[in-house]
Amino acid sequence: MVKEVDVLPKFVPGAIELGSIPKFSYARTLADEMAAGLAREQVLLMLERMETIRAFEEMIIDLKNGRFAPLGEFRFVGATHLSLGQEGVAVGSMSALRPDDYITSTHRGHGHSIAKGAYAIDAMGADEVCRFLGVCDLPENACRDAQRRHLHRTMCELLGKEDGYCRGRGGGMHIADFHVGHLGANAIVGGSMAIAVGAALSSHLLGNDRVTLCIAGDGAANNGICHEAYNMACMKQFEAGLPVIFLIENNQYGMTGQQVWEVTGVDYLARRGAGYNEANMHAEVVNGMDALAVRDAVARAADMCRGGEGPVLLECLTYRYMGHSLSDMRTTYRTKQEEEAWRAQDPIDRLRGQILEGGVASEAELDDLRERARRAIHEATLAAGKAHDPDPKSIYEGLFADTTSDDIAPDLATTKTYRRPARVKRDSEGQILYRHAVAEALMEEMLRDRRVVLYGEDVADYGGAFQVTRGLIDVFGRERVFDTAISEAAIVGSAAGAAMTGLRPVAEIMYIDFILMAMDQVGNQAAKVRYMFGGKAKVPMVVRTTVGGGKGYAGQHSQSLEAVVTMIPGLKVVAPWSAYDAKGLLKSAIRDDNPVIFIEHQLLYTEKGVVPEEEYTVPLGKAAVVRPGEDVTVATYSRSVGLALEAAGKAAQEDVQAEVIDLRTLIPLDVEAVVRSVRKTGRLVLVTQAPLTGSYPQHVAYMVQANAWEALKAPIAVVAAHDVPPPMAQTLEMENLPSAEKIARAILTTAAQ
Ligand SMILES: Cc1ncc(C[n+]2csc(CCOP(=O)(O)OP(=O)(O)O)c2C)c(N)n1
Ligand SMILES: [Mg+2]
Repeated sequence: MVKEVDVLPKFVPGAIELGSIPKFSYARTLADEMAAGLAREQVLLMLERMETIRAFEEMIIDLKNGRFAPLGEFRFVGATHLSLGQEGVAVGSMSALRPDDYITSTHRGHGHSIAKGAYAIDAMGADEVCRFLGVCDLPENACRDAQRRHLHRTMCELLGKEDGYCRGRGGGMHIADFHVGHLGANAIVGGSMAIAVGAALSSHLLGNDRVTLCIAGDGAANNGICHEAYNMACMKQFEAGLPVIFLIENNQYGMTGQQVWEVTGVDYLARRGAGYNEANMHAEVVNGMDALAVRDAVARAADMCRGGEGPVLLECLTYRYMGHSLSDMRTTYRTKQEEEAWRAQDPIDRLRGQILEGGVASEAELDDLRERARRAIHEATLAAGKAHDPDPKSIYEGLFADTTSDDIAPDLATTKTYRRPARVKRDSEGQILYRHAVAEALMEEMLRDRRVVLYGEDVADYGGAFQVTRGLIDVFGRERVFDTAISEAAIVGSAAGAAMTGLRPVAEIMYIDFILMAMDQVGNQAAKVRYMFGGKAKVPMVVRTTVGGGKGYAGQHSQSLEAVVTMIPGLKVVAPWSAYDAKGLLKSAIRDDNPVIFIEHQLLYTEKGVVPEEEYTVPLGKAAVVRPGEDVTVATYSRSVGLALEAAGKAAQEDVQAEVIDLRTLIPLDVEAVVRSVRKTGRLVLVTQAPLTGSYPQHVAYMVQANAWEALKAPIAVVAAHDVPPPMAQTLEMENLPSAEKIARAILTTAAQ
């Protein structure tokens, strides 16, 4: 397939028209809204939810200061990023969403979570409510009980209790509730923005009509990921536009950095919409102190998204009454006068005033409503304070999902193809190239499951920098095989978001060196979402990437950075050597319900191996003995396995029999396989292309001495690169890389000890 659009030279003089971005265009009254269908109960519910959020945040202040008498001396531990003053954004936006829409939120997200959950519970059927309450029969006041439980579970999470939404693994900065489409608050500023794009990608490809509301702060809007996420959401190849609303909750400050005048050059962050598509991302500036204005803007944005006109950028201006956290002395960077001016715009007072003015409810009724909200928070807090703490023995619970996509619903197994997939021809010995083995795995898994999509830089028409994915677009079309911009963070982050919402993406990072561009998304997001959110999320994604070395590409294209990912709990890491394993392991990785970093070696792409045509997989977490031996164990992975085999041949000439183990999967490490071998040989040589310090084999060495100390007859040797960046000059590069000679020397030295 060659792209449908030619890029022709057109040097016509003129000007780029940017159009205008509306601000504060909402001019309706409450009476107008009610005349247009907003019911009295809905208005009162909005006010009650804003009051609930305020009471919740005020309770945190009391808890922090030890002033909540019923819990005695109880002291709140953890972050205190309060959203007092911002309640209009939380309730206005959530009231405009469908209950099954997704949201992503921020470290200041208690309000978003309370509002999203509350509206989703309103819409729950009897079965769901029972499930939520953990009962078999629907109680008389089921909805009220469910709303109470929602507040209880929210407060439990802030207090680090087992009953919290994330079992106390996340706390207030990382609340998530997947049952109600809350994909997680994020304590990395901007961290959710690509995740939201991924969720929107899921809706787009699965055709489920769900919108993702991505809430991010004014500070986040200046982070690199914001640019990548905006751009990815606007890519023109998504003809129907991704259904994501970026809601910039501009409370005027990052931590203390002031958006206007100090840390940006613009008055309004909505202006940024002009940089991403010709519709200016339908950007507008909204009064965030007016819940009805926010509700109106989000409702229109959601309609646009569902109508194929996403994404939308909304900047809601609001104010954070308290400091960044309760320990912030806010008067060092802002005046009392400014604070008072914003408090005079209070969102609760505004809606309350409109309700009274319109005669929708009496003052006494509204006082009652406020009291009810406070009581609800009081009760939720009291119960949460007494709730169970997580059992220390449960520390590993929720780290990895133990499931795979082995059972696929028939509709997901039906994939649309545009051309008959061609099988790779075997040579007379049944061999194919490693590159083709990888491609075959991708082809088979994409045929097996329509949720598997493939994207990254240059993977579509061109077939990837190493020609691995060539031809896949012809079979599956641009909807399942597509190029992204050079946006490593958005590639990985969107894959995480897509994986959390029903797709099984395979994302490509051309060289592992570039994974450092995406490390927040790899390490803080993809790796964390399951555990941090209480073990609820499944993140079935694969990041395929490559290592090189030996090609004179030097410091930024030849590193072996596997230890950068093996050190982060929550990721599986695979580094196959043989073509057989490359195919079988990649198939397993795609079927696994966890994020897998799959490291291919560029120098192996053109090596051949026997790969049967029949279906097979190779399980993750199992090492293989590729050459038996009695005297020394050599354990390694990826291309170094081949070098180790060559070295073992050389050592055999000296009468030393080395047993070579291909670790295949680095995380989880097959400790048993290595220990079993070392118990036999008493000696261990480890090999890596990475610099020694902090390298993955150092971990293997630790595990072996911890588990088989008594069996060791010699110190463990590690053949590694020097602690320098990979150099270009061939003399230096060869000095740096492991070779069969160096490994053979290490085997013989170890055997002689
Ligand atoms: C990537 C990153 N950098 C810095 C921080 C420290 N930090 C936490 S919140 C915050 C301010 C964020 O500002 P904004 O996005 O406007 O959100 P707000 O706090 O105003 O709600 C900072 C700097 C962080 N958590 N993550
Ligand atoms: Mg801010």
